[in-house]
Order: sequence, then C-alpha cells, then structure tokens
Amino acid sequence: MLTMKSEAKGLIANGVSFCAGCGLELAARIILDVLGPNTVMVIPPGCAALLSGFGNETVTKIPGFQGNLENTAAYAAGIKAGFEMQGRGDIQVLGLAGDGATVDIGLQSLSGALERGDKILYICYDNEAYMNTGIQSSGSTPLSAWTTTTPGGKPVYRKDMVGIVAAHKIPYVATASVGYVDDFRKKVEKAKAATAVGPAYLHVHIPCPTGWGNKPAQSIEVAKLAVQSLCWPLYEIINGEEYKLTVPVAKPKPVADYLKLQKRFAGMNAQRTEELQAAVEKEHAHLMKKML
Ligand SMILES: Cc1ncc(C[n+]2csc(CCOP(=O)(O)OP(=O)(O)O)c2C)c(N)n1
Ligand code: SF4
Ligand SMILES: [Mg+2]
Repeated sequence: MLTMKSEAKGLIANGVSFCAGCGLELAARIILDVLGPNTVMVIPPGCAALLSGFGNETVTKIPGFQGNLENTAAYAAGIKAGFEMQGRGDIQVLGLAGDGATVDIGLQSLSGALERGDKILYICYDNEAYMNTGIQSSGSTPLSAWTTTTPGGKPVYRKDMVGIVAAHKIPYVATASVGYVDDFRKKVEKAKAATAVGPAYLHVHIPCPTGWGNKPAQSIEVAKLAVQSLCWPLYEIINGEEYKLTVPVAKPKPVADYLKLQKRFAGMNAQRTEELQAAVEKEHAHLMKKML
C-alpha cells in the first residue's frame, strides 16, 4: 500500500470532518489504535457516520458498514456470526454508536445482543444529545442541560444506561472518558479481550463543543472536570457484579466548575445548581456502595 508522508499513522486518515475540539474524533482514534486492523466497524447515523466519509471517499482504513439508528448491535451480531461460521471468529466486530442510537432508539437491539451473549464490542460515545440532527435531548442528556427540545433545561434525570447494560450480566462493562486516555485505552483492551467470552460494552463521555457550548480548546478540560466533579465516575463492572472504581477522586471539585465552561448550563440559577450538586452526590454515594 502506498502511504503518503502526510498520511495519519493510525486507522483514521487525516482530514476527517468532525467539528474543532470534538471528543469523538479522539475517542475513535484511540479505539481503533487499540483494536487494530483486524476489526470491522458498524456505525449508525450520527456524528460517527463522518468516519464513513462522503460519496466514494472514506477516512477509515478498516472495513465498515453504516446501518440504521435502531439496530447497530443486531448488525454487529450478524456480522460476527457470519465470521464465526467461516472460522474467522478472531475478527473483532465493533459497534460504535451515539447516545441516541444506544440509550433510546437502539436499546432493544442492544439488549437482545447482550442477552444472547453475542461476542461483539459495543461502544457508546456519549455527547449527551442527538447532535447530528441539531442538538435534541436524548435519554442521556443530563438534568438541567439546554437542548433545542429542552429550552428551559432538561426537567428529568438521565437513564442509568450503564446499570441497564450491567443488569444483562455480560463479561465486561465500563465507563470511560477522553479526558483520561490511559484509563480509556486499558478499558478498550480489556473489552476486546472479554469478547472472547461474550459481549463487552463501553460508555465513553465525549465533549461536543457544538452542542455543549464549550470552547473547542477546552474539551479535554471539560472531560476531566466531569470526572473530578463526580458527574462522570470512571469504573468497570465484571460479569454484572464486581464493581471497581478505576479513577478515584480524592477531593471532588464543585459541579459548578464543570457547568460554567458550557453554555448549555448558562440558564441555571444558584438553586438549580445546588439541586444538581445534591443529585450528583447522592448518585455517587449510591454507586460507591457497589464498589469492591
Ligand atoms: C429511526 C430514526 N430516527 C431518526 C433518525 C434521524 N437521525 C439521524 S442521526 C440522528 C442523531 C443521532 O444521535 P446520537 O445517536 O446521539 O448521535 P450523535 O448525532 O449525537 O453523534 C437522528 C435523530 C434516523 N436516522 N432514524
Ligand atoms: S456536533 Fe459534536 S459530536 Fe458531532 S462532530 Fe461536532 S463536536 Fe463532534
Ligand atoms: Mg449523541
């Protein structure tokens, strides 16, 4: 294969058209760097579809398939079954889907694959809304966040998607963040290994400057603050029962520090910020009771 000097070394070429400061681009580069070329990727509509490219051009140097919003996991499971029939079960099949495609619209398909024990790796990149179609609220949009469909701030709590997946008792589940790359890479490696036995699921938090209203240069700072303020705890769950915190936060920062870098929380007053702080602490305390 002829390689241009300017070409990216990884499995995603230069020139991909994500917005400046997009956490998804970094996440996708990390994921494919760890998984390697023996991978086939299924992507539903959403921002990750940019990896498929336009027309007859693509930035992704592995085989891939863009399906529907409803059934990423079903497509991935079918492709994996086909490879296994051909004696090529070593090929990693990755479903890379947004929060809307995972938490809401593709949930039924994902649940079926997890129940069946299909040996696929499913990664949800969570930008906390339907971004590609204009920032609509999803089941993963956090309490009080502005979106075009929650102009006064989201009035209800997000779904506990990681808890829903863990309830299927699959071999490996973890949260991750592009703000903690070493932790993220290790989890992709563990998830890859777990698919020798059954399904693996990662839920990675990715800042989206376009939808969150943070400065593109501050995306990594925002991702780190989500973890340090306990809004996005980093942990893993083995076989649905062994919980392990992978990035302990000794001195949590106020949730307000995380919110103030993002315009989507600009409409919050002091009372709502306090309510959110209390809700985050309560949820975190509940999670800590499950840790080993
Ligand atoms: C059943 C169905 N409903 C709506 C759409 C339109 N649509 C395409 S991409 C998208 C947004 C998906 O959001 P998410 O999965 O969170 O990915 P993101 O755009 O945030 O990357 C929507 C609603 C669709 N393709 N299929
Ligand atoms: S809208 Fe958000 S997730 Fe989509 S490409 Fe832009 S920054 Fe990335
Ligand atoms: Mg989304």
